[in-house]
Amino acid sequence: MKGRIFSGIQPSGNLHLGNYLGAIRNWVRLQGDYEAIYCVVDLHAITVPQDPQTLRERTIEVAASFVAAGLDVEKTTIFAQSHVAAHPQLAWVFNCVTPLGWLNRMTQFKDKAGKKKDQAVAGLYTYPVLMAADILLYRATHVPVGEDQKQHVELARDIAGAFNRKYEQDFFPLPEPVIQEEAARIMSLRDGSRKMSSSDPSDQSRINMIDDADTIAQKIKRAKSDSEMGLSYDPESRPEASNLLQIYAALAEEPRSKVEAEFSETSFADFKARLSDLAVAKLEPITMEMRRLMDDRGEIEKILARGAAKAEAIASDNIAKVYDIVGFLPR
Ligand code: AQP
Repeated sequence: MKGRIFSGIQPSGNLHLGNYLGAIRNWVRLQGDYEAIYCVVDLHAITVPQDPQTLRERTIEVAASFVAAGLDVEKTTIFAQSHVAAHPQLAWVFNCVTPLGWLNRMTQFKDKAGKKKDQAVAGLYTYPVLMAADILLYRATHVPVGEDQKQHVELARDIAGAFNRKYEQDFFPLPEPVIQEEAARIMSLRDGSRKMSSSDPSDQSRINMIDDADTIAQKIKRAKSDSEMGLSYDPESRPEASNLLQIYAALAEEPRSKVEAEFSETSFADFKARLSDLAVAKLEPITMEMRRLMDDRGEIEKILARGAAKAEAIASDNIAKVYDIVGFLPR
């Protein structure tokens, strides 16, 4: 084993192709090489408003997607963050070693809070501290994420270093992001300069993991294109064409240059038909398995309960050590 990985996805919206290609699929690839811990990060989800019943359903949906995409429940640990109390416990300790200046630099808070910073909840601001706690609670060495989360993993390294220095310990490893370049940033189908995102108000902007074949085909057909003949990869001047090529290459698991050469003289309409066939072929089996698992919640609930017990065993040991290092009196 090359080390331990930790990663998570929020049950906060529509699970989409970006989450799959940028995160979940890499998790499946890495599960044999690392000791792998994967989490449905529901505590993070409530940093923006959530309907409680929908949150429960989406927690099941995200866990179902992990299993449907090929995570092996015997090899990996799959659990819900709120089931292991040590996550917020460690986050509090980290809140007390993290300078405000570090949080002020986080671009995700700026993006999500927008101009209404004073009205944003404190949890949205301290979200990266909780993420550092998620990773370091398991003393994970590697964190597979999409490009958008790189800054947060770097902060987790800084926090680990700050803790180790403050308490003159070598307790936490400095975790490294693992970014699969070929699908590090999947863009919106409606605007090639924006990230495909669960919170985009337009459902046409993303392919949801739960979309059926017709919906996928329709969304790709309506995806924004440009007026040039043939596809080419040039994110600056042809963001939409580049994004569609990147999605094709990632789904086909082929080098982008090969895909670019193959479609350099193909019309958008013909290319979109090919992309749509490929997307359906790759995603449909996962979607069908997700639907089956979501209909049989008992199976997912059992997987989450087992995962929580496995995670808890590591987490309770590490939080006890941290509490001792910090100087809390044993109970
Ligand atoms: N467009 C994307 N391309 C590649 N990777 C992506 N990820 C998300 N969007 C893309 C990766 O998916 C993992 C889980 O993400 P998350 O649930 O923590 O939420 P997020 O990154 O905030 O995703 P969204 O969909 O963009 O949510 P909102 O709209 O709330 O901001 C991460 O590894 C992420 O890199």
